[in-house]
Amino acid sequence: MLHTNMKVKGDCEMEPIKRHWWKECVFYQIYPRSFQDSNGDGFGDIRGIINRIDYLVELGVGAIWLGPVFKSPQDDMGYDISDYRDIYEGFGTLADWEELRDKLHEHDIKLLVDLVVNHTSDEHPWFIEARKSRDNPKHDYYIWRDGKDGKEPNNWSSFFTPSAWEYNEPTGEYYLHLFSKRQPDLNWENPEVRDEIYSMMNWWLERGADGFRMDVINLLCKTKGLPDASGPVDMNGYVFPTEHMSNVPPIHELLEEMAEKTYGDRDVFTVGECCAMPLEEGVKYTSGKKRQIDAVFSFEHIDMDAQPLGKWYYRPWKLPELKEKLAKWQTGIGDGWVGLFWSNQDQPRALSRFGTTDERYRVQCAKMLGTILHNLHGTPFIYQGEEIGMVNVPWTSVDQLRDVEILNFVNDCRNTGAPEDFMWQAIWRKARDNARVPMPWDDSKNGGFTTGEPWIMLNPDYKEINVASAMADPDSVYWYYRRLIELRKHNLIMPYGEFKLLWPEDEALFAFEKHLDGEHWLIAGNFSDKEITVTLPAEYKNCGTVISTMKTHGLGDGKLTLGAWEAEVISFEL
Ligand code: TEU
Repeated sequence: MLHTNMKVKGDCEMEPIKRHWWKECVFYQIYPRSFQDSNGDGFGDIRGIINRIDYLVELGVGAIWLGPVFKSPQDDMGYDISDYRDIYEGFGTLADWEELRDKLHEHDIKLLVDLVVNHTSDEHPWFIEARKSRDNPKHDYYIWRDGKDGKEPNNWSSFFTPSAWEYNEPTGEYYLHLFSKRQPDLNWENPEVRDEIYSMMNWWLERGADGFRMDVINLLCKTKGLPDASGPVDMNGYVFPTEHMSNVPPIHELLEEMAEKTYGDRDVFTVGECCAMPLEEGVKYTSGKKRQIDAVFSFEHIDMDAQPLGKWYYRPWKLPELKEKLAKWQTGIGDGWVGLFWSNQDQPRALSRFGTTDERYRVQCAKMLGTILHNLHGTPFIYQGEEIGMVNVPWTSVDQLRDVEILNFVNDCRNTGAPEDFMWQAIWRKARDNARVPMPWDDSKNGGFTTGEPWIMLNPDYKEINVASAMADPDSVYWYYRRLIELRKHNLIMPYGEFKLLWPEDEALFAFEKHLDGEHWLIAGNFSDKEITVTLPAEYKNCGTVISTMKTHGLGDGKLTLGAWEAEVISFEL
């Protein structure tokens, strides 16, 4: 751990900041099946990523979060693992992973492994054994209950299916699965399970992994006795058990144990995907006395556009809400840390959700969102394709979809007679496949992603929105992202500066200050298609533009003018 004597100026002086490599670099998320195919089978692979390393180096990112590449029947695209210590044939071999690791390390780029340990695949040898009989030595690796009145043991729904329970004929019991029925939940109360997972984690650390992105890590513990959930009943008659599966004790002690037995003393990075996590819990995960996890992904800004019944039920929102949700974590995380993201493999494209897809403004809007992301307090994660301004896909038929979640949703809609319009709005807005279509590298057939038949269609706009055309245009999102990433390397105020939200009620302007050690920045983004002129606070002296999405910067005469969906960062003295 590096210490610096930098202090943050403010009403009270803060402790010296703890510097870490993972606070200062920008991460890039690769969704392996859609990044680059190298062998013409239509499916992205590790060799394809190796072939694209120059792209990552030139972009300037310091670390990669690689989606799961382990042995898997691919029911949930690799989040269903049947062997944690081997690679799925479609992605390549362990030797390929090692080569990728070495080549990234040669360029000083770190590599995070996706740790998926809330559940395994139903084809994992543990589960194959566990389901055979009640007295099988592996039985207690999973969570089993007898049925109640000829039905499931409780009213829990799962993320992907009506019920979170599946009947198992040989034992006459049900097993719990918070995700698909092919993803049985592990029983973390069983010390043998914990030892198995810790030993697997050490195996990857010894192999040179630089840390873990931890899938649904705050869901490992469930409420004792697995009581019925209370809350809105969904279209299938079940209830989502948020309070019984997220942040349930003894999750903090469990993560302390995990750290102690694995990464606790290593200079690696762990970031937990934590859905349904209040701020107080995020603080505990990342800044308790003992190390648990280093950073969390909060989903508050993501869940903002969902009604209590879930993501398919759209809830309109306004900018003050988004600012409030982000600002709360910015100031409240204290000595802890957050991963910053607009999108990932589960979410709609950032432009389609938070910005605009109007072609007149798409490029500046993507730059504006990038400006906000890179200047917030925390570590930015760019999701592949964000750096060229990709947008959601205009799906025309359900046959084009591949994801287990959306296919189950379509089934549920059809079985319950839900209106077609409701179903299609949900698909266009929220289907995870929106972010999973192949990376378009150029305008050739299949965007240069594969010479074969891609496993899922490309976004039909790939002839215009692709890497080659972005690289050829100095005003593209790509070149602006490079500047942002570079800027972050030289300005500690970006990761470490103290955040202060300005004009919280403004419905078009997202503006905040950052302060570090006598340095002061104002970051301002226009979330509308109308020009905005901001009168700068009177105490600002010697203002200068740090970076702007506009060709001619908007600073002048005590004012900052932002065109539609534009952003600018200025420095000032007090
Ligand atoms: O996601 C879990 C999660 O909480 C959500 O993001 C969820 O997938 C989404 O809300 C459903 O719309 C993680 C992975 O990121 C996801 O890809 C996996 O499917 C899931 O866990 C199961 O491993």
